Formats: sequence, structure tokens, C-alpha cells
Amino acid sequence: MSNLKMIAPPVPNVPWQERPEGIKNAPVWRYSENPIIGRNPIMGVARIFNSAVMPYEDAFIGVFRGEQTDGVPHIYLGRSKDAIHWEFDEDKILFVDEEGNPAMPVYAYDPRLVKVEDTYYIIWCQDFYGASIGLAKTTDFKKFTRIESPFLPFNRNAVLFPRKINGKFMMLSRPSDSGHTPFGDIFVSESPDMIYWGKHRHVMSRGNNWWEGLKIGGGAAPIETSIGWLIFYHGVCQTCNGYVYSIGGAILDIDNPSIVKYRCKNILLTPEEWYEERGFVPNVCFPCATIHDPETGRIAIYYGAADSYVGLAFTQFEDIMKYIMDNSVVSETDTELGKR
Ligand code: BMA
Repeated sequence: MSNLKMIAPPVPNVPWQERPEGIKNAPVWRYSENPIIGRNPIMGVARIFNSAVMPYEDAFIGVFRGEQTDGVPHIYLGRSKDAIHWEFDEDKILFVDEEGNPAMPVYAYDPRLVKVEDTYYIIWCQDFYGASIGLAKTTDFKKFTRIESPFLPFNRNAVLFPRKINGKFMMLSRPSDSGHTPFGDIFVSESPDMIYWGKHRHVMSRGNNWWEGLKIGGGAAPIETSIGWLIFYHGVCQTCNGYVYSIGGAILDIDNPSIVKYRCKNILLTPEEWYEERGFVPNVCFPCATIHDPETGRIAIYYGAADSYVGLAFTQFEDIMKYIMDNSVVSETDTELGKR
């Protein structure tokens, strides 16, 4: 018996295709019908990408980055029976404040969607006198109530843990500069109430490996396992022809997620297919969500491709855990508590 266990609610209908023959590197394979969302998916939206989905009732729900035809990104709600074919609301999500008054962000991109206890939280990047983190909650996907921005600008790529740790909400984020962020490390912060955030800790630095040498950022919500929190994140390298965004994997300490226990030195997925290499921004694989099932060990990874499409990739829980552990290289800044 393996001591590897995924600790999550069962999802018997994870979208799935069996592993094809001939995979030589990381045990991650693409859905053969990718991309699952193409261009001009709804009126007024040119591209949907960098989006997050999760099981809801007997089907699936998601928050999607819709790049409108005026170039401004907003978040659109989508529903699906199989998590592959999606139907979107015609209008972007209309956020309200605590009093129920309209409270639309100026723009909203790269949403993540995480359920903690009985509430669904959307976390995204928004303008707060510069790029920072937007946060909202819903219990019914009808009313979306904004929560005040958790962090000062500039920050992106925030994602919540799916349960409290030591009684506190926990959130990964990636502080940056006011420009297009030619650097960035992942930090974790905690909150007793989703309003006041503190006890910030450094989790992991860019630069350990060439493919993530420039900057890194949180991706899908962490998956609880018997070894620690399994994360799929993005790492960026700079080439003479621009940035390349790949997917990496790491396992964080279960009670103290600022400590990285394992960090895979190899890419798990990197742009190779036409829809990843060619688009509005070429060479981008940008993970934002997984759908996963502890009983079968199936994990479906949702990622934005070339800032133009949504792609789907698959992996098996035990295989990916072993691959990350077998190929792990951690540095001092990974394994320390991250407090100075
Ligand atoms: C990042 C974010 C992402 C985007 C990526 C590649 O900085 O803006 O939304 O996918 O760049 O363009």
C-alpha cells in the first residue's frame, strides 16, 4: 500500500483520457481535442483563457477570463456538464459591495475559484491604483460580493488554500513591481477573517531552474495530500524572443506551507502545441485550476494557452507525486520558514 493519499472530496466525473503510450518526460498529457475553448466564444469576447473551474452540484462551474473586444478583461461565469464543453453567461459577472451596490472592478483577469467551508471565493488580478488582488465571495453563483483588496499593489497570481490551516485562511500571492514584472517570488499570507492579512512568509523563489529563472506565480488551488500541499504553478524564462511560461510542480508542508518539501526541477508542461506556441501572446501555458478525484487519482489541469485558448491536461496523482519527489531539488530559500 502506498502512503500517498489525496485528501479531497470525491469527483467521480473528472474529465479524463487515458495516458497515451510513449510519454518520455513528466507524466502529464494533453487532451486530444485541445483547445477546449476557441476564439470568439461569446458576443463581445474575443478570447477566453487563464480561467478556473470546479465541480458544482452534479456538474461543473467556472470563472473565465474573457478578453472583451474592447481589449479589457472581465470575468464571465460558465457552466458545463462534462467540464469540457462550456456555456457562458452573456454578461460579465456583476459584482456588488456588502451593501448590495454595484462594485465593478476596472478590469479583472486570471481568476481562480476556491471553495473554503461553504463559500466559493473568486480571486483575480484587478486595478487597485496598480495591479493587485481582487477578491469576492458567493454561495449561489448568483450574487457575487466583493471583499476588500487583501494586499497593497502590486501583486498578482493569488490563490487560496481550500481549507483553513491552524484556524486561518491562507493565500499564496506573487508581489511584483508596477510594470510587467520582470521578477517575482511566491509568498503566503494568513487571515483570521478574509479581511486582515498578515504573517507574510516567503514560499519559493524564482531562479532555481532555468525554465523558471525569471519569475514564478501560483496557479491552481493547492491539493491536500498525505505528504503536503501539491501545487501546480507557472514559471517563466526569458529568451531572446520573449518570455516562455511553463507549468511546474511542488509540494508544500501541510501545516507550514511556507516550507517547500519537494520542488520538481523539470517542467511538467511547456509550450509545444500550436495553441500554446501561437496566439495573442505566444509560448504560454498558464495553469489556474485542477479538477481532481481521490478515489481514482485522476487530476485534470486547466491552463490558459498563448493568452488565447483554454487547454486541458491530465495526470495521475501517484505518478505526479513520485515524479515531483524523484526529481526534487530544493534550495535554502525553499526550505526555510520564509521569515526575516
Ligand atoms: C502574465 C499575466 C497573464 C498572462 C501572461 C502572459 O503577466 O498577465 O495573464 O497570461 O502574463 O502574457
